[in-house]
Amino acid sequence: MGRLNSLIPTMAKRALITGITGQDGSYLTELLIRKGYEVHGLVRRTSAVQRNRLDALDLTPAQREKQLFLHYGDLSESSGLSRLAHRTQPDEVYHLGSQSHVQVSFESPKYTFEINASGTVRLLECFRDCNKPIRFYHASTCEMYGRPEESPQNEKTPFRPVSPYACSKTASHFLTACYRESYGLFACNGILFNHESPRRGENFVTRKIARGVAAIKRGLQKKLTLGSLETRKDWGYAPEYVEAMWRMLQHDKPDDYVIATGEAHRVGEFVEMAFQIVGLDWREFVETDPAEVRPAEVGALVGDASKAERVLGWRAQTRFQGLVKLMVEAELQALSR
Ligand code: NAP
Ligand code: F7E
Repeated sequence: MGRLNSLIPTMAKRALITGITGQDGSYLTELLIRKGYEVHGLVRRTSAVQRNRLDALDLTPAQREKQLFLHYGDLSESSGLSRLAHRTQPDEVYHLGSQSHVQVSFESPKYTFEINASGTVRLLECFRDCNKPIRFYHASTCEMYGRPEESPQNEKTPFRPVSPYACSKTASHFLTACYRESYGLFACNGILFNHESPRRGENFVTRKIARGVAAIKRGLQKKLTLGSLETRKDWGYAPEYVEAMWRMLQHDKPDDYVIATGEAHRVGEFVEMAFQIVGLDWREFVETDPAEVRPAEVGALVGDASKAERVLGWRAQTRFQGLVKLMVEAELQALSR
């Protein structure tokens, strides 16, 4: 675990990450620290001191001690964000913090908007009149396309959001572009399609399936209960996607980029393949529950990342089958431990 609010030594590049305790924040921290950055992360106060993803980061004790610094704060509070910006003086800001669960956003729409949209303005305001030429990354999402009129979706495809989460992210996407156009801030939106990993939150479908399959295989669980198996998603591998975030901020010009694999698969295909990997027939174990079905589902989302490939030299490497396999194997290993 890094130090909290302690002395900040002078080093090469300095990054500030909101959402550092999340899936992407953890991979990005490893990437930036390997590149020699000093990394500062915003963390919320929680009743448990343990932060699983940060505690398990693949870092040496020296890297933890000298390159990772954690600061308490919350996207709901401007004054703390402003103090943090002032104290850390980052070169690059990666704004990943959000209420990121689409289903939850239907239950808590106002909270979702408050953290995601208003939280982004609060953070942008901290850097609006900053003397230092900082670079700002905002975590946009394919959910903004909602039920799109064209397929695949690229940077020019109109947004038609259908959830409170997607609406909040559409607002923060345009706010980020607004600070770029109006104040000359070097600000980029990464329109990322779904990306997964063994560090994915347990209530997102890929991790839920991988965990369920491993537990069923080991005889610890009998059934796996899911919602719609028909939705199609463009699923990539999270460590590759955080590399794209970094590349956006290293380019000469700030811009918006779609990051995706270009392949879409049904949730049902993920289920079938995950059970196949452990030699079981999914039909014997999967049941569906209408409570898991959302008031509105997005259409078939599949991304065209050709601009990112052309301009940033970024391309997704891990494909669907490889992703399912690595996630199921990680859960089996975790159970063995
Ligand atoms: P995640 O695992 O859910 O992590 C979200 C992070 O935001 C956590 O660190 C969380 O802190 C933090 N956070 C939540 N509310 C906060 C608040 N009020 N103040 C400060 N921090 C707060 O999300 P992820 O999968 O890493 O995704 C990273 C970002 O990309 C998110 O903005 C998400 O909406 C967006 N995105 C994700 C995907 C994807 O497929 N993963 C695709 C497109 C866009 P706690 O640990 O304290 O909860
Ligand atoms: O759902 C269906 C569900 O919750 C994927 C976030 O990172 O990616 C993520 O949002 C699909 C949906 O991810 C269950 O209806 C079926 O169609 O894993 P998910 P998401 O909603 O796509 C986007 C790009 C983001 O930006 C978000 O931050 O799977 N589904 N059964 C289920 N989903 C869940 N969670 N649980 C089920 O039991």
